[in-house]
Amino acid sequence: MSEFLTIGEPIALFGSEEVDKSLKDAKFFQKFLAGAEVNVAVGVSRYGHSTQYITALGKDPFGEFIIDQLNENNIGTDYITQTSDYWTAFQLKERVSEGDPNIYYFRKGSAAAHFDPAILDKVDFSEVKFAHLSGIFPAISKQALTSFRYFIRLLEKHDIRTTFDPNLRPQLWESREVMVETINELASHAEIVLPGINEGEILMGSRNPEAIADFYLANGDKTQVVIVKLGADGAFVKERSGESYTVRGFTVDKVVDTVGAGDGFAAGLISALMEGKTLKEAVIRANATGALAVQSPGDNDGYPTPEQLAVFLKEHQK
Ligand code: KDG
Repeated sequence: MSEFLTIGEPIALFGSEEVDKSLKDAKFFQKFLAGAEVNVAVGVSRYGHSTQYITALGKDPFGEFIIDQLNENNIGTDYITQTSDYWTAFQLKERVSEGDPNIYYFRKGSAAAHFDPAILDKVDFSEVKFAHLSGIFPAISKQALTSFRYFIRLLEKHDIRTTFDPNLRPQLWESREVMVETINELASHAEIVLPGINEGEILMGSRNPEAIADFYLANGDKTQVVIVKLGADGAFVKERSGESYTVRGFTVDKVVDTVGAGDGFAAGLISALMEGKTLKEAVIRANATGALAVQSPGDNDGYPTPEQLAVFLKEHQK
C-alpha cells in the first residue's frame, strides 16, 4: 500500500565528469538513477511519503542497479517485473558549464518498451492519494502507450488525483503531429497539467503562459489546474475558477545541471498537496525543489529532505 504511484522507464544514466567535453571524447562518467517518472518518485519519497514505481526491467546489471537504487530511496518495487528477453535502458549525458547538456539514449526495444499491462491489475489503489503521469512512457512503444491508457482508466475508476507532465521527447515519437495530438489527449485526463513554457509553445502554439493554461483548461473537463513552468522565473498558475497568479522562482548561486528540475518541481508540488498544503504553498515547494535540483550533477541527487527544504526556504525567503 502506498500514497503515491507512478509508471515509467527508469534509466541507468552515465553523466560525464568532464565539463564541456563531448560525449565522444569524455572518458570519465558517474553512474546515476534517472528517468523522469522515477525522479518524481525519488523526490516524493525523500519528502517522506510511501511510493510505488511501476515498470519492467531487464535481468542485467543496469536492472539490478536500478532495483538497488529504488531500495536505497525507499521506493516500493511491488509492481516491477524483470525479464531476460530485453535490456534495461541506459543513457549518456554531457557536463556543460552553461545551458542544457546533450543526452544520448540507448533505450529502443528496452524491457520497459515491452511492458506487460497485466501487472496493472495487481495494483492496490486503496491508499493512493496521487499518481504522476508523464509523456515519456507512452512515447517509448505502442505497447507502453496502450498500457498507459489502461493505467489512466484504472486511476479514473479509483478516483485518484493525477498530475501530468508532457515531458516532450520528440526523438521518441514517429512525428511531431502524433506527439502533439497524443500528448494533448493524454493531458485531458489529468487534474493538474504541468507544461513547461517551451513545451506549451510546441503543443498549442503560444509562449503566453495564460494562453497555455486556458488551452489545457478547455482541453478537458477533468483538468482543474494548469501550472506553466517558467524555469528560473518560477511558475504561472491558473485554476478552473479563473484565479491566476505567478509564483516567483528562487535564485541559485551556481547551476550545475538543469535536467531533473521539472521532475523535482512535480515532486515538490505533489508531496505538499498530499500534506494538505494550499496550492500556492505547494508551488513554492515545487520551485524550491527545482532550484535545489539544478545545483547537483545527477537528475535527482539534489532533491531535498524536509529538513533540507526548511533550511533552503529559511535562507531564500528572507
Ligand atoms: O526529466 C529527466 C529525464 O529527461 C531523464 O531522466 C531521462 O527519462 C528521461 C528521458 O526520457 O528523457
